Amino acid sequence: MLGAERTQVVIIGAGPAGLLLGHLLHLEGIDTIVVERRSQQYVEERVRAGVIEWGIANFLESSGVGTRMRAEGLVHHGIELRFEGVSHRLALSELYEGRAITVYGQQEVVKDLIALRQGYGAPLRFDAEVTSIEGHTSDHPTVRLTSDEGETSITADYVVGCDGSHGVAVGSVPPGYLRRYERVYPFSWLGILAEAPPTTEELIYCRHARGFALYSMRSPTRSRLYLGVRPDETLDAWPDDRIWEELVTRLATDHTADIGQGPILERGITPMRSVVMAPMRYGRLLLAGDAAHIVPPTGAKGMNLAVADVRLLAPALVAALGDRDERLLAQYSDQSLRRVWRAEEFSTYMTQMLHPHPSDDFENGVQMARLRQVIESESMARALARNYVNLSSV
Ligand code: FAS
Ligand code: PHB
Repeated sequence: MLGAERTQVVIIGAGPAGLLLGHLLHLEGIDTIVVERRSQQYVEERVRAGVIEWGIANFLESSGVGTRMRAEGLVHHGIELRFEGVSHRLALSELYEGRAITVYGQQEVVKDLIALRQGYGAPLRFDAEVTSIEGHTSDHPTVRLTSDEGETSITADYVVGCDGSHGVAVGSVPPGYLRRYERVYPFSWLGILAEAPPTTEELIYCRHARGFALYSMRSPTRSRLYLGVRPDETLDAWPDDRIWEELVTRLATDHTADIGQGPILERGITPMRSVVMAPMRYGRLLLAGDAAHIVPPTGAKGMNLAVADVRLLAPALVAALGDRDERLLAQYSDQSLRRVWRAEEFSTYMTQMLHPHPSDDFENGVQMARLRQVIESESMARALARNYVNLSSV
């Protein structure tokens, strides 16, 4: 057993939420320890989100994390909606105050945050798993963690669960204090990262009778593509040629370039679900990011919501620790949940509109009507553009 340790804030998880929170608190002179159960290599190579909203990109830049994002990120002023073999461009910037999205992989944001933290030498422990949290309602909660060096404990003024959808924080709260809201969708996303130059300038969201497809990218040489598949699908039923054939079929129109194909570098199947945990706090344990909420990735909100949570939580912790002023902390959960439910609504809207329902043809009729409204009604297009480009900051 290693010795017990002490800090002001223990942050569980080195994803975007945990790393950015640690950085924002470091800027204000707050001592933190970030504990991550996976290796640095695993965390830096994990391929996930790709779209950064306008306000979130500005916040990352103003927090000192935007240099590479601004240099390498792809700025997009529109997206395409494709259905019935026809493409319809949604001119996001024209529809919403000249604002744009930045396509920059989540793993790049994570690499930038890790490099920052290791640069100023703040504690960041990889391959160290938090196994329990105690004393949530005391003044000094304690986390226990295990690593190759053995067991240890850290006592802090606050603990923040940034430990994602399968973390330890939520489960450490006694039953009855947190309420879980959940919706499971009848499909999953099969995602690939391919060494293949994108043949599209902007993202293409496609609704096809055979299912959903999304054509995204990470750079001028790397494409990121997704297929909507049955929730019970497994990767071994999807060899490379079947993946490409299905993508070509679904994304085809009568006058577009074929999809650039190439070696598949990474692949995965992600179930589609929505989860909200409320409140996002229990005593001196706070929740942020996927630990508190999951959205289906169709609205590209997951990482943006995680950043928006810690943008609110960091100053609240600074006030509580610096001036013993807990007013902002008392507002954190309610303020965050209003934004989270808006993101759940938008992500559900995008998911249902773009994924043919496997058995409910009435639902399919309604969803096609919704989709047509977006391209026929300027007010509907503006509403979609505003939520897609900047929901997490308004
Ligand atoms: P994260 O899950 O990123 O990070 C939590 C961290 O906590 C992990 O590194 C985990 O190892 C660690 N951890 C967990 N338990 C621990 C413990 N007991 N001790 C120590 N560490 C612990 N969003 C999009 O917008 N678009 C997408 O295409 C998209 N694709 C996704 C694909 C997958 C497979 C998944 C799971 C999510 C995807 N998301 C996507 C959502 C994703 O981007 C999240 O919103 C984002 O990672 C949230 O960041 P965090 O809240 O930091 O959680
Ligand atoms: C991605 O590029 O990974 C991506 C883009 C848009 C989404 C989801 C994922 O809605």
